[in-house]
Amino acid sequence: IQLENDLYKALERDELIIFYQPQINYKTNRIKGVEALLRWNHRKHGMIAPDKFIPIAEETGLIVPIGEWVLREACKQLKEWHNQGCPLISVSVNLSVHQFEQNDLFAIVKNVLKETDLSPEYLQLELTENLIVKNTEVTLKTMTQLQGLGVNLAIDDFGTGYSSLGYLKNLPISTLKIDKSFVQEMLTDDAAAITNTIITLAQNLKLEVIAEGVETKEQADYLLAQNCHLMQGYFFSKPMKSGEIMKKYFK
Ligand code: G
Ligand code: G
Ligand code: MN
Ligand code: NA
Repeated sequence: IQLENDLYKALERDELIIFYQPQINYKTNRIKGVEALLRWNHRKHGMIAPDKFIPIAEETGLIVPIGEWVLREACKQLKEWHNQGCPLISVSVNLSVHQFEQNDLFAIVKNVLKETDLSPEYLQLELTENLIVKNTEVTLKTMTQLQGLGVNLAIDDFGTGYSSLGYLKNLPISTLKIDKSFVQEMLTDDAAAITNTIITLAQNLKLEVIAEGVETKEQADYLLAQNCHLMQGYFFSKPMKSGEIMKKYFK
């Protein structure tokens, strides 16, 4: 309950901060984008991970203003990097189902892009399979509008949810993100059958595919051999503050 009260104030107290995790093209060894990952720098408890407070934010509805803040900050940051002459990478922002259930999501995204002067092609929005399962007319309409604007949509943690494969080909999405649990078990378990299948599925549907949670060179090499060259994970980099991204990748 205390945490809940604190979360109300976190936004105005500037306690929320975005870390960025690089997404690497392992074929070229170039950075392709970053994922924006929220952290809460609590005045008493220090850095709090999102799995501790996103559920609270969702229950209280605070995820809506917080999510909008993340979107705006991430776009602002990316535009600043582009302006400084950094490579024209993209940014991926996680959206909660609640944000999708607001009927002004499209207007918010459009506005943020206009405000930050960021070209839509550099923004990717990550959706969960939950959202796809719910697949109401409203969410599908919003997805179609966003895609029409030029924003890329990705399905996050792909393979862990209950969405049916039949839906996939009709959804306005551009990318599948292979869940890290499959990548982590890939070389010790039958999970390789799963990663291989997702990669082939993506190719056949002409979708981009990115593997998450890549922690070892063996995993990266294996994925590349399977024709998945986009990767994200501790093998390349942990999520970092924007300044560290700048130092490590753009200098
Ligand atoms: O960053 P981490 O390392 O701890 O992320 C944990 C979970 O929190 C992930 O499922 C991630 O998608 C989610 N998450 C991180 N940042 C955001 C955000 O800005 N909005 C939403 N809705 N989820 C986020
Ligand atoms: O659910 P989502 O995919 O948005 O969140 C990504 C989560 O995975 C974040 O919590 C991020 O910190 C975490 N993460 C990123 N790379 C790795 C990795 O290589 N290994 C593990 N275990 N977690 C990772
Ligand atoms: Mn994600
Ligand atoms: Na994920």
